[in-house]
Amino acid sequence: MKVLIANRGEIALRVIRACHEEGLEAVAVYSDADRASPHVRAADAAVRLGPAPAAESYLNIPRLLEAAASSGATAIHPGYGFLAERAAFAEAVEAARLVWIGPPPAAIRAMGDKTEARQRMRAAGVPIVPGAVTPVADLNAARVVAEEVGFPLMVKAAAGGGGKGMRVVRAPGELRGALETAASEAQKAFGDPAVYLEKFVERPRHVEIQVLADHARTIHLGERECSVQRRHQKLVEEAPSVAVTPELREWMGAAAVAAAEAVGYRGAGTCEFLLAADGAFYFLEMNTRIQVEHPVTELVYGVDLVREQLRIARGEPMSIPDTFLHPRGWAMECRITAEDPATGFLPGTGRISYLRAPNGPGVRWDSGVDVGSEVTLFYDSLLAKLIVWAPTRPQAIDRMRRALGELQVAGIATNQAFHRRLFADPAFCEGDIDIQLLDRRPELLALEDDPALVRDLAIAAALAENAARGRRAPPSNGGSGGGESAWLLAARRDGVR
Ligand code: MV4
Repeated sequence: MKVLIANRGEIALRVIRACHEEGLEAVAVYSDADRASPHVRAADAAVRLGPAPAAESYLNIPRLLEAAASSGATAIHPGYGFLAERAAFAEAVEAARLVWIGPPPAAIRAMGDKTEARQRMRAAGVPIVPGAVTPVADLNAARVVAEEVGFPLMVKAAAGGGGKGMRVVRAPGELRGALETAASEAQKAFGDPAVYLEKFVERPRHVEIQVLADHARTIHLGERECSVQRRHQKLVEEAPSVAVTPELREWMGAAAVAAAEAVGYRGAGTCEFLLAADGAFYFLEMNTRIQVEHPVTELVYGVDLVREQLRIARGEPMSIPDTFLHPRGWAMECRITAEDPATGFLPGTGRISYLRAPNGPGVRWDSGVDVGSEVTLFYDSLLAKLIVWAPTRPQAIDRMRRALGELQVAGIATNQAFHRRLFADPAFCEGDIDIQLLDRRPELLALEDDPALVRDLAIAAALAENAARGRRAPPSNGGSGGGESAWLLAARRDGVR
């Protein structure tokens, strides 16, 4: 099997490494913006897809199939994002007589339709949020359903997921407006205006269960706590969750396994749950792909999920024995993005002029960039994931603080300062988190006047200047005698804010 990776950045590198450990050749694909990217250099061969826009490169199905044919690849791994959850792409791959390294297209489809998924989950005994399992026909039908469900409730897109086409309704008078905006958002985002109603769960945690299925069995690999998020973008994930006891893990794990079996799942997948403060949990949706945050599960279960995906796609059994299925220690992940907390997390661009990656015991750095990488607005803003493991959660927090202290990125603004502040926050460190944490605590996001940030920027600027020395003349306003302000000016010219 020779594997084409239909993706870029850190996940392309992650899959290439797994291929090499499995003794498989890896073929990279790239857009014109990624000609010199690390994933292209790491692969055994690389094929150009087209211009930088994703629609003309990483989303271009005919070009990807041509790239597989011309490179002699016999399998395609989609990574996450892009085409990973497009059933039509999975079908096109299989129709081209290539191995699809992902779940059966029918499983992707069943989970992609949220009302169909709710029906199938209910039939399989998986707890779903109380509410309807079919879309509402009109306002009058919605009023009837709303009285049954009760308030507060949520209007959600039937074709949806990921937070688009979603509205909270706290009183009957808000129903009409919520239906209209949710339906029009759903039409825009998914090309389908259908919406349904379910009970609103207040201040839940977002806890998800990793599943893995081969031709013989379906297992779960415990939970990931993903509550720390902003506008549906996860920022920090950990495994296990402080809110999950061994008993609850078995309940949620059994529900996730039943969910996967109900749709004939194969490979790696994740069931998302809302975990309410009273310990009740509800299936939300299943992500039919490897996820960004999979490493925290790998570290506490001692498994390689991407290698297992490759084994399963080849028709081999997973290599994980049943006796292996308990989490050990604590893992935490910070998503390092090219987003500046000081500008309200706007994605930024620039060239990485200096990069010092954290290292040492218990530290994993899954990165898609290097010194010299150009960060553009063509793709998502994830640069790298900083992942730590330690025997206990407090030790993992200490280790993350140490690793965040080692990280130096210059040439582009990142959200590093946000992570430092979060890992110094007593409530977060106590594990007192839910999906509204950052809505309730906006000061965690407001970093303009943070003295530590100001100091870090000065250090980053100095490093950028050092890195640039030898390639060009020193800053004209002082050079070696200019002190920190000259460094800062020089670095600002490089794009350091
Ligand atoms: C909910 C909810 C509360 N009650 N459903 C957001 C994305 C989509 N996967 C489902 N989402 C939610 N559904 C009910 N009945 C709250 C959210 C939600 C959320 C869920 C997981 C992670 C982050 C979130 C942020 C805001 C809202």
